[in-house]
Amino acid sequence: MVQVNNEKAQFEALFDKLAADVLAEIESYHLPQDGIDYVKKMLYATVPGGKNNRGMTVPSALRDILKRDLTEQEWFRAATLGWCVELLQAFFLISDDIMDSSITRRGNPCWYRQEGIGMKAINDAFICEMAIYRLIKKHFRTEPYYLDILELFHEVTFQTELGQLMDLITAPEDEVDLAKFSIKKHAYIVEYKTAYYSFYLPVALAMRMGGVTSEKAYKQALDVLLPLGEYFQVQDDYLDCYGAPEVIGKIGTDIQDNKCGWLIVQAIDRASPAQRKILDECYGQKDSAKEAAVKKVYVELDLENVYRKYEEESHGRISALIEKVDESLLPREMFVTFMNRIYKRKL
Ligand code: DMA
Ligand code: MG
Ligand code: MG
Ligand code: MG
Repeated sequence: MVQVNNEKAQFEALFDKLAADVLAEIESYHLPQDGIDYVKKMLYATVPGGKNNRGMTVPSALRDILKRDLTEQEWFRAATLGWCVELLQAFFLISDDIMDSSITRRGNPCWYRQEGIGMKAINDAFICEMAIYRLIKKHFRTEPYYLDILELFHEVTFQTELGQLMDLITAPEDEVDLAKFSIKKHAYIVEYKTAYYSFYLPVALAMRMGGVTSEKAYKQALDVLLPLGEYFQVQDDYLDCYGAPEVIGKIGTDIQDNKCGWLIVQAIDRASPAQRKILDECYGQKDSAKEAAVKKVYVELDLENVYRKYEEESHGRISALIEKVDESLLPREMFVTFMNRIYKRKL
């Protein structure tokens, strides 16, 4: 039986074994030693070191679904799928940081900005993605739910890519037009770029492992997890501006990148004509003085307080959704744990 109290340490330790699995597979392609060394360095630099919230949700949700402790074998399988979610996250983050011209990630320079890496990072992202399927094949090939989990990864990967597409084309570098931003547009972007892979995927994987086959149960999960994912990405948008870089491990880029984030959408909704003029002139420019002018308007509009109200409201709204969950389909506890893990997060 896996001790729940040191699960985080056990989860982190499992990475060594899974990285070794991936590297052993690569050896079968007769990859020269310098290639193997590179992949090892890349995997260790890009996959572990995050909060592992997504990955650790798989064993924790499976425990809630089965309503008992997991055997060693069950925990190992669930945690392996958890690391596959973290590999998917590495794939998205390596590319996201290039596309967003970000500077730091998890307290270090973004992978593409590390010495000797540059645009090789694009191919590294692809390798992280394929590592998922090497691991799933090795460990799940004979499971009855093998095809289901493959399809699940494919589906949410596509959804995330569509979300990233909308995030990027709504933020053209050369043409700032705040009229294109709206609460509705923002809601679409965050559902697709974040909620499916960060919230639905880990829970749906645990459901497949736990033998849940009712389509109604998956619909039920989506009904709670998509709003939860939206709330999480609003927090991310807020922290981009108001989080401490030494705590969140990254430097915000949304204002300079012309992103349709939650703060600007709220600001547009509340700005006076004079404030709107400043936003039109200063948003989306690679200029720190203009970025500061946008932040000043945010302060004038007291967006920190608007956000605090949004947090309270979301917690109440999502709690009510959880209350409505049909316990014959899924345990409410699973959703409560997930929500409490992110409520009022600072990183
Ligand atoms: C995150 O969007 C979405 C994906 C798919 C990585 P983001 O650019 O706001 O993330 P971050 O703030 O971590 O760069
Ligand atoms: Mg980004
Ligand atoms: Mg992005
Ligand atoms: Mg962000």
